[in-house]
Amino acid sequence: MKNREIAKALNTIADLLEIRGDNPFRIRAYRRAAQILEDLQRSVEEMSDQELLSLPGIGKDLLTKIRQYQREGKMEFLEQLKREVPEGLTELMAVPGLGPATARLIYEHLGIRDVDALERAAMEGVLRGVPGIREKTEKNILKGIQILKRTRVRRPIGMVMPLAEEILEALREVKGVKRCAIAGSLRRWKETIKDVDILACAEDPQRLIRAFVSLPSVERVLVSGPAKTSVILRDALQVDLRIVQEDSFGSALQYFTGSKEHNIRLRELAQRKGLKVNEYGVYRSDGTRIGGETEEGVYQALGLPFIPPELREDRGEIEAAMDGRLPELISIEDIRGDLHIHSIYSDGRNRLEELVEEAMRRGYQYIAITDHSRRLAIAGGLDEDRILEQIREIDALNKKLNGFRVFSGVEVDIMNDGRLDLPEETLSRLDFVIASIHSGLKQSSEILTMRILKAIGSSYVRMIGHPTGRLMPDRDACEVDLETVYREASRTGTALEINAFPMRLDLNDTAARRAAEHGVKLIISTDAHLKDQMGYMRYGVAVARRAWLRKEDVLNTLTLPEFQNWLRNRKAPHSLIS
Ligand code: DGT
Ligand code: CA
Ligand code: ZN
Repeated sequence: MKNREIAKALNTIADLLEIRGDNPFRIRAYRRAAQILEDLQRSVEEMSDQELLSLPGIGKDLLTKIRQYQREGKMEFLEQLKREVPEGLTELMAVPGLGPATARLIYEHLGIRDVDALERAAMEGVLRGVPGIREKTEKNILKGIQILKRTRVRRPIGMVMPLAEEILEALREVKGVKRCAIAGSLRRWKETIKDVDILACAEDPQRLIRAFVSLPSVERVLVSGPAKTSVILRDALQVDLRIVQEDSFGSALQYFTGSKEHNIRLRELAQRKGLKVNEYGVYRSDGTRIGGETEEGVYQALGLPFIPPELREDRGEIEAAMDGRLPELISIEDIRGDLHIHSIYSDGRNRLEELVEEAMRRGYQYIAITDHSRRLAIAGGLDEDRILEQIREIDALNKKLNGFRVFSGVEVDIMNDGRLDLPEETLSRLDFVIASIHSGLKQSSEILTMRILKAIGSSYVRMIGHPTGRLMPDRDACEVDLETVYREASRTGTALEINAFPMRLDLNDTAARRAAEHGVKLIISTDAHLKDQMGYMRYGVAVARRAWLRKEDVLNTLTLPEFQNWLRNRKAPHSLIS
């Protein structure tokens, strides 16, 4: 936590020095130190001065700055630099791809120091008049601004949830707090979050508000009143705390969980029944209150069963609830294994034993080790020999394990022409082959679809990994024709992945729901590169729940013998494409 903040401060120092045209060696030293802090496996708060000084690139001067930040939440040197550099220039540098040198050029020639003015200048083609800025740079800047605008508003749930949980935990400890819960899009597990909504009941609201605004992660208080307090966290996330009466906690939770669209439909339903529903309760036309203490009670008063928050998007859930057709959603406890994991053989950080240990700790019955194939050289992709070596290690490991199974696998690259990056001879030796696209994501829809269909047509591929290739926030889903993919996946019994990695969540909720409607089986896997990332499973399960999936739609809910059975009994794939 602290490490990331300090690293960010050091990077800002480097940026500001660069704008000032400072010594490049000095600038590089700050950036290197920032990198070192980000990579540290321990918090600097737990480390002694000696330990910090023993790190490469951390000298006395940096140590002082780190400690100062720890104590005061800021660095004097950084504050001083901020005063020196024209205000707004750092704002320009928040545009992805716009470095300090360019920011300075633009400021010196055009006097621009805010993003809106920058966008206008870029659109009018004025930027390219600045010496050193070409048309291409101008285009990149415009693209960067688009990205910035999107990230400013929404961020991946995987980044937000841990912060919110930390805050929730702290608030629950405050004396006199009776209820405290997350609401809003976060409770619905939406894939991106604009701001965090928290609801609470407290005997002493003032005490709770004081505790909230003085949390160490809080940077700024936007508004503070008895009903609602809004703060901005150090990393720019907004959190709203609402304090409500205990007897209307249920209706407040229902109201502030949303979605707005769901609530509107619910109010319409209430009206038809001659009822009124708002954040304080459910009322008859004569004013009698018939619900509001609990959320279940709110739905019950409207004649409905409880609707899980993940379904509250006005995608047919109210109709389904009225007809008793709500699905029994998959839950995290149903998950019995993780089938997409990278190890030190490629770009993962952990050894096989460590991954197995973590999987057992999570109560799993199996995992698949699926490192990259050779073409992905930057990710340390494996060639045939290394794969055979890994298979031998997995065999030996399995001999030692009782009731737990490690499947040998690979995440084989689907190349630009649709061929797989490993010979069939090698693929045939593996238990579980994932095929994924990592390059050529900008190809035409026809070619992308052909590539995936070819992979599905292979006798060895059991799952297509992250089928649309999106990476939030800056890479959208590629243009593959998913309907065709679902048809072929269903026909051949090839699974599609719900990749739980927070930047991916791919397939997403609506796509996964469509896939299941086509009879496709899904696998929720984490793509973990570190054993802790196996904890991302919950984000994948959330996508599945938002996709209305039941346990039986997801293959890694199978027990080990059942899953082994699925591995053995593959529907014969008859490729349409030769
Ligand atoms: P976000 O913050 O954009 O990720 O998504 P939400 O759903 O958390 O939206 P937010 O924070 O603006 O509002 C939280 C909940 O409060 C929302 O889901 C439903 C409720 N709400 C807010 N404004 C309205 C409104 O104008 N009408 C209704 N019916 N509900 C609202
Ligand atoms: Ca919200
Ligand atoms: Zn991948």
